[in-house]
Amino acid sequence: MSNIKSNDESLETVAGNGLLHRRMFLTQGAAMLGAGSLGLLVPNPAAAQSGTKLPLLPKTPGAPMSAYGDRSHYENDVHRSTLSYPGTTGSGGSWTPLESLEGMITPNGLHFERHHSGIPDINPDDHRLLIHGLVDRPLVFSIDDLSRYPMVSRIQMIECSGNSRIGWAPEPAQRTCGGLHGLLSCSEWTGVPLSILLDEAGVDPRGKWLLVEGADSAAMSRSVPLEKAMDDALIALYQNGERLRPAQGYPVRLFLPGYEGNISVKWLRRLKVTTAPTFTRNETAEYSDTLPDGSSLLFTFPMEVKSVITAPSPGRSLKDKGLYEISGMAWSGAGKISQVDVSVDGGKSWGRAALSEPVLSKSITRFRAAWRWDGGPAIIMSRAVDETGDVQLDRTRFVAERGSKRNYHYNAIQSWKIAENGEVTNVYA
Ligand SMILES: Nc1nc2c(c(=O)[nH]1)N[C@H]1C(S)=C(S)[C@@H](COP(=O)(O)O)O[C@H]1N2
Ligand SMILES: [Mo]
Repeated sequence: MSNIKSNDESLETVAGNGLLHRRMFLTQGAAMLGAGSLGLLVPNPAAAQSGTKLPLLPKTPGAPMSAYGDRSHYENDVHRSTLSYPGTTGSGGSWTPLESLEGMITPNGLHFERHHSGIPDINPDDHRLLIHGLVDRPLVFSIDDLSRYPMVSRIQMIECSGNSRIGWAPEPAQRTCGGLHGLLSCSEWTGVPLSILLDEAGVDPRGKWLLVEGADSAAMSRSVPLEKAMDDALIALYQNGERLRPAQGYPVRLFLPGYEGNISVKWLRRLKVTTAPTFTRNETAEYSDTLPDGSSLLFTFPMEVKSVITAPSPGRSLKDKGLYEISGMAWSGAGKISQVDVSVDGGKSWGRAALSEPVLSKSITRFRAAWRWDGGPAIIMSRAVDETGDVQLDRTRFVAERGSKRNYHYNAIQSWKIAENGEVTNVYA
């Protein structure tokens, strides 16, 4: 977030408490971000004067080349927060530090992780993927075999259905944005469309579902509707241009765009075509939604529309009053984001945010809004709408409608409180 300086009082406000028009971030208005009509927009630059001194040039050569690059050591504080369930190693999760990222892509080293029994060490030469069950020709693929099929690439997000579940808690948890909502990441995934492999095996007309199974010691298993498998399911081999990371399912994972993360089975070893869902332990004891009357909803696959402001956010406080860029992420498992509105007065009034290109289906969309903070207390929030017209609810209404016994699919509006000293906290508004 940049602290923007301006003397121009004519900036058009679009909602209460100083929210400015999104044209500041649209292409045709980009000139306004220059020194022109707004005055200085760069974060607090000092005026250059004759005699201004730059840091001295080094007198010796820099570090040599390396075989595999790493980020600057000055960035080492940017890391995932990890949690292993008590008494286990490798069963738990790690959260992407959303508040430290910009744009839409999650770097591979910061992709969130969720493992039911740790990360297996799989030699790609030994790994096999079996397609069997109600098919004309059961087939077994090596990683080499898979690599010879035509591949596609898509930039898409994956979100654990347990993401943000702490939002059901009676009091707002004080964590970073990533600590609250970071079971969410977005990558360019490359692999073979599953439909190609299923067509090659020849699906029996009685086949309506797939059992999919991972090669970890948890043997994570889920049931996938055949319709989804034939639509946009990917047998993913690459993540942001390189082979999958072990934590993301090396050497091969299933990727089901827009569906709850759990069903994108990692370390994929088996796909069995069946007439009906298998009702595995992972989809009955877990990953089902408890209704107010205690009964359970099964197979609630799509992740609904959601958004969060990453800057400002807890730990990224404001300094002086003045102009700021509000920046955040919006996503939906149902398609593209069509609109994000931002409020800086606790939801009393809203203004449209600018969406950064590219806006892709089932991906993360970056949104931006300009705000003149007057230094008083404020509650800021974002509300996303997707192309199906689905919109986020405020938390009170969300909890009233969904009940409070659920653990999955929390997608209510997130509110941050800005105190007079600029500190940001999680609040229920
Ligand atoms: N084989 C296997 N696949 C798995 C899991 C697992 O524990 N084992 N965890 C699932 C869950 S709950 C989620 S949210 C996603 C997480 O994917 P990631 O670790 O690549 O972020 O993987 C899913 N696939
Ligand atoms: Mo998950």
